[in-house]
Amino acid sequence: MNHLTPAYDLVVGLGRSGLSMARFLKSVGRNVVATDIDPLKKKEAGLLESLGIQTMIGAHDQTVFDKASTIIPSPGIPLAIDPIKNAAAKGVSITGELDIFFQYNTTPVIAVTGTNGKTTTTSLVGEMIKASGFSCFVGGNIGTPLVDYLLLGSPRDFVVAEISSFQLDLAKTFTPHVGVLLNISSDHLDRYPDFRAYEDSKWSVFANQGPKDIAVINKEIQGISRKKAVIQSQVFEFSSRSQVSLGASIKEDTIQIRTPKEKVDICVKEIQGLAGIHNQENIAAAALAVLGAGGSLQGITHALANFTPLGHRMAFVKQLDGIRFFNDSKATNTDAVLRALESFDSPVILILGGREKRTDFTQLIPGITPHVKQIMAIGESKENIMAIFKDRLPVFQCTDMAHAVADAYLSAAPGDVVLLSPACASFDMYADYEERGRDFEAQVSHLGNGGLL
Ligand code: UMA
Repeated sequence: MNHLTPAYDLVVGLGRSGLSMARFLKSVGRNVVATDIDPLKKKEAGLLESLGIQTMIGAHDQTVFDKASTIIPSPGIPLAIDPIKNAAAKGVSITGELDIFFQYNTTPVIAVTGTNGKTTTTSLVGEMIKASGFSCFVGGNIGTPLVDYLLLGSPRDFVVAEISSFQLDLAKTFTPHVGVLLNISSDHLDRYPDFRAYEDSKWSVFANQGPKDIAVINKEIQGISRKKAVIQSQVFEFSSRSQVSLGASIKEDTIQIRTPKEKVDICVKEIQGLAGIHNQENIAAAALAVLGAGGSLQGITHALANFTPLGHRMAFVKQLDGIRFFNDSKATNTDAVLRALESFDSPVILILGGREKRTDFTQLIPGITPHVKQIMAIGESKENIMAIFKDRLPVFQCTDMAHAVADAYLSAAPGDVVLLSPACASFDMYADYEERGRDFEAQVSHLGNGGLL
């Protein structure tokens, strides 16, 4: 980089979020500098340079951070890294992508957060909104950065946004018209000082809402009464365990919705790709959000009947010699694995492990003891998994996915399930959970073709 413009926004990270953010800020006439610690981000840097954006890759220069007017870190970048921490201490403003988006956006937002089920629920809300006759943009943590909506320049009736705690951490003004909080269980503890901080981040999705807005909340989240007391918007609850007076109660495959405007029952038996109580909760939350936004019951039922299951979430891969293989690579925390295990009556061989996020594997013990017959441990956490479970059931450490799949197949009996549900991030072995899931599916597909080790 030759010289720094007098006043500039510094976009940190040239992944999906940062690239879109740099392009957006430039498009609204702001001076932008972009930096990424990865020296391999040459193509991305070249693209931005061609738009007149100065870039710096391979290192983070403290001076560049200190002289910025505003720093916009990508969501995956910890706010505790030195260059950000030091610049913040000198008074440089640190702004998140949600607030930048909110500053320029005029479309009502339906925002979905929670530890598990965000992507499914966000997709459901999008489909239900469309089937209710509205147009919408679906984005956020689900994969398409929210500022892409602003770059598109084609207004829709709603923005449906999947929101992560990382994004919420820097949100001071972001105000969704409808906010959804699905559940909170331990995750990302490598990034937060403790569980309380992670919880607070999730609850902050409602922080700026007013009386005309709507909050949809799982009634079973611990501490809800205390948190609800400070929410200014209209609250609708949902629960699969207890009766709800204002919101949705889930009872034996029926979602009973009771709000001042609606008294409807939705049958959710055997909806393709949405099995399990956790999906019934996702459907209940999505339906409440959509009705709150003005959608219709017909739109909701039409979207449910036509829902296309998402990959890497309890996805059935193949049956071979009576053994069923399921890809649940998206299960990156212990709660998601417990939910996956609940879905099977058959014995399970579980492929577990990857990069820990201060993961507490002992949380899995109640779910594993009844019917997991063996664990195939993969990735950085395999020794830790071995130490925790070896006295309870057989645990095998595997060098890679091919090894884990082949050994699981050899150990399995007809009627068993082989389940990839890792409880960990994928970054020790793969670019992301999708690549991990694809590798699992590829290894499973080799099994029938003489592809054993
Ligand atoms: N980087 C630096 N400096 C650092 C560390 C990283 O420059 O100190 C750079 C990396 O070299 C890389 C970039 O930062 O080039 C990565 O940024 P990022 O991790 O924010 O990834 P993006 O590609 O921008 O994707 C982000 C979200 N990623 C995370 O929150 C980790 C995506 O969510 C989201 O889809 C995307 O923005 C678009 O909005 C993914 C995710 O895993 C799916 N989310 C977590 C989850 O669901 O559990 C929260």
